[in-house]
Amino acid sequence: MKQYDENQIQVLEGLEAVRVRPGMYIASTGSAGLHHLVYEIVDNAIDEALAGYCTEINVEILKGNIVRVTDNGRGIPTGIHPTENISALTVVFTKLHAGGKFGGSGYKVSGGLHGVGSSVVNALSEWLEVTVKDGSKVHFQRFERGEYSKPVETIGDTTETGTTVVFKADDTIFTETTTYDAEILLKRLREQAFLNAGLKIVFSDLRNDDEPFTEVLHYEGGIKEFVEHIHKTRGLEALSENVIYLSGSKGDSSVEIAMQYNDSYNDLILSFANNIHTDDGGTHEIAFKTSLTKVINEYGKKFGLLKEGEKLLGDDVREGLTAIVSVKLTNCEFGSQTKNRLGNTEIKPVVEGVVTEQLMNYLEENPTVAKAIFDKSLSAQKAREAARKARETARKKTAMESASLPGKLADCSEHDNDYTEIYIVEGDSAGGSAKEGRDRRYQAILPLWGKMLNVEKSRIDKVYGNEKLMPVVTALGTSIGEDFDITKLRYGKVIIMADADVDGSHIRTLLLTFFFRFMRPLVDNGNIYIAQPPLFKVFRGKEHRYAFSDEQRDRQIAELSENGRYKVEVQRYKGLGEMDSEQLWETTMNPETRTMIQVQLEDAVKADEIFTILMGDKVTPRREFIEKNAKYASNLDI
Ligand code: TSJ
Repeated sequence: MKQYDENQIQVLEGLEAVRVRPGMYIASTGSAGLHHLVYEIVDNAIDEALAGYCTEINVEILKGNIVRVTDNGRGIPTGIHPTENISALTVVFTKLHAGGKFGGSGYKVSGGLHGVGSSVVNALSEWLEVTVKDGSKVHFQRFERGEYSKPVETIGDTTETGTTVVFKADDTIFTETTTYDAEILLKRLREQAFLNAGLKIVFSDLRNDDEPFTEVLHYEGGIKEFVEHIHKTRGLEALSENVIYLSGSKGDSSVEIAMQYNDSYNDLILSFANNIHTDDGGTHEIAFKTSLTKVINEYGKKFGLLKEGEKLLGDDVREGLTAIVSVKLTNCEFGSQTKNRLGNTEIKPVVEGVVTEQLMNYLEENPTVAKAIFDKSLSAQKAREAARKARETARKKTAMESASLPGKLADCSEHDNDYTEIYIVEGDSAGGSAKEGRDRRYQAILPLWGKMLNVEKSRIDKVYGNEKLMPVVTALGTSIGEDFDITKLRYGKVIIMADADVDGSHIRTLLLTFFFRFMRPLVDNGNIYIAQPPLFKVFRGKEHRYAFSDEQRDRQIAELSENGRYKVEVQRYKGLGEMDSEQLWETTMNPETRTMIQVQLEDAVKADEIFTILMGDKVTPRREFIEKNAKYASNLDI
C-alpha cells in the first residue's frame, strides 16, 4: 500500500525530479555517474567513521552489477522523524537534501554531497534495499526506482550494529553502461582509506565465480602511506627515508600534510577538502605552496645556503615533490565555475601556520634531509637559469637565420587554424609519401629525425637544443614551458603519425610525454591527435578494403570473399613506408575518410602516473603496469 499523505507526494515529486534530470544530481549518466552512485553510498559510511562510530566498511560488487555496502556503525536511525512523521531511514532515502543532521549530534565536518546523496542513488536505482542493525533489532526497507510500498519493517533480533545498502543501478537511466570497473572503484576506495587513517575498507569484486577478487585497504599511516604508495607504484626513488608529516587545527578547521621528495623533475600535489579531491586546488593548496616556498627560502637564508639577494621560486622548491594536503572544515565552498576548487579563506592561516612552524622545525631537526631538499631546489634553480640561457640562444639563433622554420618542414599554404594541420611523421620514407600525398593547402608535414630525448628524465634546458624536439617546437610556433603561448599556434591540429609497431609506439609515447610536460595546454585544448594507419589491406581483384584491427580484417575477408566463395588476398602493412602516397592519403590523411584519435585528458593525475611509469627508468613498475594493462594495450596506444 502506498501512503499518499502530503509528505509522501512531496517526496515522490522530489525524487521524480532526479529521475527526469539526473544530470543535475550526479556527474553524468555515463560510466562516471554510475561509479558516483557507489561513492555517494560509501561516503555515508565514511562519515559515520569520521564521527568515530565505524571502523570497517565492506564494498562488494555482486553478479549482475549489484552493489552491496556494509558498515559497522550505529545504523541509520529508524525511529519516527520528528517533522516528517515517517521513519528517519525512509526520509534519508526518499527526501532530497536530507541527511547528516539527526538527533543533534550531526557530523562535525561534512562536505559536498555527503549524507544527501542516498536519495539520489535510490531514485536512480532499479531497486535498493536497506538493512539496519541497531544492537537489538534488524530493520529493513525496499525501494523500487525511489518508491516504497511498505514502511520500515522489523525483521529480526541482533546484538550487532551497522547499515547495509544493496542496490542495482537503473539501466533505463544509465543507458550507456551499468558495468562497474573494479579498477576505478578500487582507486577511489584506496584514496579514501589513505585519507582516513586506520579505517578498514574491504573491496570485493564477486562477479566472476572463477576469480573472486578481494583487497583490504587499511592504512594505519594514512596520508604518509599515500605518498609512499605513489612513489612505489610510479617507480620513483624517495630522497629521504621518511615522509614528512605536518598537522594542526584551529577552531573547526584542521589540516594534515604528508610530503616527500623524489628523484624526478615533476611535482604532484594532491589536495582534498573533507575527503573530496580538489582537482583544481584552491585556498588550501595555494597556502601550502606559498608557505613551502617561504620556509625553504628562510631556511636557506638562516643557514647561509643562499647568497644575499638569491631566491628560490615555487617551481624550484616543488621539483620532485609529492605532497598530500588534506583539510577538514565545516562549510566547504567550492568555486562556482570550477566545482573542484576550494574557496574557503579561513583555512589559509591554518595551513600557513602549520607549514611555517612545523616544517621549519622539521628541517632544523633533520639537517640531512634539509640539505637534500635544498640541493634539489638549488639544482632546479640552476636548470631554470640554464633554460633561460638556452632559450635566449635559441631566440638569437632563429633571429639570425632568415627562415626560422625548420628546414625539413613542408609547410601548408593556408594559415587558418580551423583547417590547418601538421603531421609529425617518423621516418624519411613515410615523410616523403606524406609530402606527396597531402593536401598542401591545409596539411603541413614535419618528418622527425635525430636523437631521441626522454623528456621524462630531462629538464626544459635539455629540450632547447635537442635536434629532434626543437623542430617540433619551432614548427608549432608556441614555444614551451612558461613561455608557451597558444595564440602563436600555427596549426589547428597536431597529428602524430607513426608506425603501428614497437618503434612507432615509442615515438608516440615520447611525443605525447613531451606535449604533456611542456605544451600541456595543447593536450587540454584537444589539439593533439594520433593518426591511425591501417594494419591490413584486403583485396579481391581490383576491389579493396582497409582494416584497422584483426577483427575488422576477418570481417572484411568474409565479406569480400562472400564467405569463402572467392579468393581474397591480405597484405599486412608493417609500416607507413610500405604505403605509397596515394594509399597514405586515402587511408590516413584524407579528412573525409581517415580515422584519428583525439588525445583527451580524462584524468590528469592518471596521465601523470602513466607517463612517469612508462618513461621513468624503473623496470618493475613499468612491467607491472604493462602486465596489468596488457588487455588494453592494443588500444591504449602507449
Ligand atoms: F553502509 C552504507 F555505506 F551503505 C551506508 C551507511 C549508507 C548510508 C546511506 C548510510 C550509512 C550510515 C549512516 N552508516 N551509519 C550511519 N549513521 C547514521 O545515519 C547516524 C546514526 C546515528 C546518529 C545519532 O545521532 O545517533 C546519527 C546518524 C547520522
